Amino acid sequence: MYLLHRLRALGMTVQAFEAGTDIGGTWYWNRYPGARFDSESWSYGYSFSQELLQEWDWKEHFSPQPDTLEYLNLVADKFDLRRDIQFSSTVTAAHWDDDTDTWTVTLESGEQARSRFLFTAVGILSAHTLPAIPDRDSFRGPAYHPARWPKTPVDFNGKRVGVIGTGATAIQAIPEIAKQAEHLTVFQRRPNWAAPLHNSKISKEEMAEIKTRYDEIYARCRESPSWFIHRADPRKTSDVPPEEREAFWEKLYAEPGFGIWMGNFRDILVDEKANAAVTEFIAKKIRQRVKDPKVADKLIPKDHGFGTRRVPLESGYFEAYNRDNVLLIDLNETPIDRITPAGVKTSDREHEFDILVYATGFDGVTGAFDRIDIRGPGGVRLKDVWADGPRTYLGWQPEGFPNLLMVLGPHTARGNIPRAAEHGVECLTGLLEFMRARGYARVETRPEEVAAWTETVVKAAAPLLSSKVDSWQTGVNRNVEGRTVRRVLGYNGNGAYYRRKCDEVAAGGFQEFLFR
Ligand code: NA7
Repeated sequence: MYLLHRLRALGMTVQAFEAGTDIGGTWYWNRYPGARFDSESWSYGYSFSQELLQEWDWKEHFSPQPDTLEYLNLVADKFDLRRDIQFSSTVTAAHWDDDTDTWTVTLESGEQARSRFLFTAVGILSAHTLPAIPDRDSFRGPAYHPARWPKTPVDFNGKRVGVIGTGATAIQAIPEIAKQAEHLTVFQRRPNWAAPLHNSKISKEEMAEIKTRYDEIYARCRESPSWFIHRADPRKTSDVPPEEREAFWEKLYAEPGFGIWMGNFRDILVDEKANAAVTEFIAKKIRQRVKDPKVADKLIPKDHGFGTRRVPLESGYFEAYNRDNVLLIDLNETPIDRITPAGVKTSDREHEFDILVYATGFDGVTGAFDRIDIRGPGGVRLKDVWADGPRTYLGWQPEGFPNLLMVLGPHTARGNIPRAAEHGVECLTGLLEFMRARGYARVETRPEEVAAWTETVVKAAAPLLSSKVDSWQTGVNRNVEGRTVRRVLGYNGNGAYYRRKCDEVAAGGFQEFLFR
């Protein structure tokens, strides 16, 4: 939406295509109970318009999905965006024509559109994936993926519900479903480390005070490694005596947001020993919160340390397992054989349900690109070029695909998504402005610059413990054919370095690109 706004300001003719029936993206699709931010709301909104910042009041520190969708609707109306967005329009193909230097985009309906430039703003977690379980579609009751949740709320009252998956989505949804359902069974393949969100309402007075601090808040995000307000403690874990460490972790665990992950000692995500220490602290917290020690033990991850996968922030997740109506099934003990008309058949028995929830995640980062047949000069497919991992310059442009520009493409520095997206839009529209001023009609990457940036990205990932763990962030998704090998999908070094680098490229006249 911001890209559309900025491109219009440059005087470009823009046509946006959107698969949904309305605006909102992630916040349009993910309507499941419990869906909300884990970034502080006031660090998550658009920062480009002072008027908008002053007009909108966040109601909670971590905004729930309905409020966020309302916010995005306000933005769409305020900047009159809808008139250039064609809804219910899934893009299936985008082909480059080298003779005319244009892209032709094809929609599911067969309709086509031609343009000089093609921007992707497809999100990093939009290609949802259903579980590759035999007879998946045989279930006779409704089965939902949270990213395709119905617009009318699902009534769980008096229902027997099965949830497959225990990622961030399930961790938000489970406590809410547990409150309503007659019985809830959770099928867990691998547990995730989760920490409390500590959400709260924002009073009118507090919101008025936040509005006076927006400049400071956004400056803080800009200077932080991943665009969040949280910044690592400069000390190493071993610099701090055990009792003091414990007190620090207790403090972080009691505070809202990602402090426990990103405001922790600076070595917990790179040093095995430091990571093991904080991991033990979080495991102890789970044992304290879950009454049945056997259930607690199942909820404690054994195959990766705290923070090495994206940390879901939860509101009563562990306490949900203290309820009489919630059952945790460990799929390592009793794997799923298949889905049946009545429910889920595990190796030992059949579990019967009225509703199934497949909270089984996404084909992260490159998945949404793979679902479009993107072809560059000579009919080369982007999917093939990226088979072993993306190759881009700064995540702005893939190698060998002229005039294809990506907002939040692979190999950008991400984190707090709207902050990174706004930055991406500003970088790319800066490039376009530069081209227009010089009459250039075509831009592509220089191969040597792509090689250098790809190496930078790969090197930055090497010291991180997260690089050794399977997750959507390392591109592993066993429900998608071929997605079993880890890839580096983002620039995971210091975001401040990335932003400096982008600024330098612009200041230097975009010499890293080839223009015509
Ligand atoms: P995630 O974090 O990728 O979680 C998906 C979950 O689904 C995870 O627990 C998977 O277990 C589980 N899963 C996937 N396929 C299966 C099958 N076939 N059988 C059993 N369990 C399965 O996705 P989310 O939607 O929760 O969160 C994505 C991001 O959204 C999150 O990080 C935030 O940034 C927002 P596995 O771990 O693969 O064993």
